[in-house]
Amino acid sequence: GYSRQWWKEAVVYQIYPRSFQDSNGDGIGDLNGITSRLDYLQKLGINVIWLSPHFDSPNADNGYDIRDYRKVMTEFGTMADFDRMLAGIKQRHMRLIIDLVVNHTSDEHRWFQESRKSRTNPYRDYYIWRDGRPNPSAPHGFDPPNNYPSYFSGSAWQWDDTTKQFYLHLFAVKQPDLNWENPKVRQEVYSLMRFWLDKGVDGFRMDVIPLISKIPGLPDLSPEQLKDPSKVWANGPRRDEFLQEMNREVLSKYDDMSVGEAIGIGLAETHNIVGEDRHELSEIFNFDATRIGAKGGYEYAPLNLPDLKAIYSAHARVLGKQDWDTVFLGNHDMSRVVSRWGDVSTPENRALSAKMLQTMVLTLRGTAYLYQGDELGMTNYPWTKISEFNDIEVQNRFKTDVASGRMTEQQLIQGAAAYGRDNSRTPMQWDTTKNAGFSSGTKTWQPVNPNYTTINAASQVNDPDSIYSFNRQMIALRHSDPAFVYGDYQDLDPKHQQVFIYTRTLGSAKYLVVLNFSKQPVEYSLPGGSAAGQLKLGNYRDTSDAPGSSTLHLRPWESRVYRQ
Ligand code: TEU
Ligand code: CA
Repeated sequence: GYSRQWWKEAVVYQIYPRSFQDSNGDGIGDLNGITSRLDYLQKLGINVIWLSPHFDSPNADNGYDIRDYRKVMTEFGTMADFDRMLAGIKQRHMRLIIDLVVNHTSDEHRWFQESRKSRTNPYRDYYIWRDGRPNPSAPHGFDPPNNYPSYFSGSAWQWDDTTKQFYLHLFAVKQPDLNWENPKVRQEVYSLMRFWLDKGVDGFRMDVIPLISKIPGLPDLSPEQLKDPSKVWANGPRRDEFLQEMNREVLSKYDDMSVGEAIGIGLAETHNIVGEDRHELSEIFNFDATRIGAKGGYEYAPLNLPDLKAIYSAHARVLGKQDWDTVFLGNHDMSRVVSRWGDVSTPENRALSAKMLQTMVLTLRGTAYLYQGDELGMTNYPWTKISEFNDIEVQNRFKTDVASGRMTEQQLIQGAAAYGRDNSRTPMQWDTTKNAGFSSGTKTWQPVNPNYTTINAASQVNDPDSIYSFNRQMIALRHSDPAFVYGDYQDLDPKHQQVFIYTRTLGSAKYLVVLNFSKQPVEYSLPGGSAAGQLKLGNYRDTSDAPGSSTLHLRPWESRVYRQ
């Protein structure tokens, strides 16, 4: 059996506040901007908003470096604005989860400011400080304590001259890792979680949460481990203990949801975190699907459909009924899904492929996540110069990889243009007015994609054939039957290169989903000669095949959901 929960049935919409809606003309999205767009989200039919970090931050990593967990980022507004936004969300029967970034803080956080003052400061042990390895020819006479690389390139250790030790930062230099071994740190985190839950937020998306437990003694990684350090780092021995403590002390006291960004967690370990008997988190993001074909850096092989199917089948096989899953194809760390896996060669194909991909997200097992703008079919930006990129990852790679001759500037631009994080961070395209209606100011913090004149919300909200309207219908269809949420999943043709076809079954309710993952038309005979059934929703206005037919004539990027 399974337990029904609001967060399993929810469709979650991620807002990247900096890029959603600017209300005061400074070119930066803000909370009042979000409040002004709540009707748009309610109409779409989503249930939960996941807000990327809205806390006080010097923005070395756009808010994923927090200076004060109890203060709203000045550019985003005030606590009163937050309260108004939250009230508006609740009035519309939606919920809000916020981003909990507690593997690290900003180096401008008061704790770190204290910590770096002296080796005996009461906050010293809030962070991870180590002696260097003596090396007379190294700068300052020391090599870093071990060979950990930072996710944003270079060493994960930073020398601090005041106390002549290094501190650990798995991400940017300005993001020192917290020391979760220190019980005081954990109590500080639980306290700030209660602060926001008591305000009425409905839970958290937890940034890189498996990384909070470090490997004892911090030994060097072997050459093999260096190929994917996340796998090692995500499995620190106290990870589950810490999450269970957090659950016991905080989460279990609220009707909340929690979703862990679980980089490095393989499918086999997933139960340990999300199993209902484990009392840790509601669900986690698993990146196997979105990292298909990843070759390191900004290099990816083109999508091979059977590989994607194999991942979802593995999820169905390995995860039990008590292990909740998530489905997503985009977020603020990825390129735009329609540019990545869809087809932006013509407006028709873009619309069709965007609808097809959203059909998949909204019919697989797991809480469904949509990233802002994907409901409009927003695309990657036409980047041409390094200076156009804001992302610290691109800027760091420029310093390390291009300077060292590992790649040319042109290669880095090409890679970051195709797969870089800034693609999903260009402003929302609301209408055809100045700055796509995102901002009345003279300059926006990220450039607006010039295609806003044709891709924007205003032209789609009232058009029944638009990508937005399709998403709305698809979300409504998902909500109309628990089979889409809880039903068993079966892949009917795992090897087919072009067609993805599966069923979702719960009791007597059975749905057949057919997706043509290519621009080539295909004549497809249903396995066993069975009949397709009643068409509930497709991405073409008409269908050429009768309900009884067992041969389907699928057009480019066609998607169909049948009730059988
Ligand atoms: O991301 C964690 C993470 O490891 C990746 O998604 C990473 O950003 C990516 O590999 C770089 O291309 C989370 C946040 O989602 C991300 O925005 C932050 O930068 C990061 O943590 C640090 O807080
Ligand atoms: Ca603003």
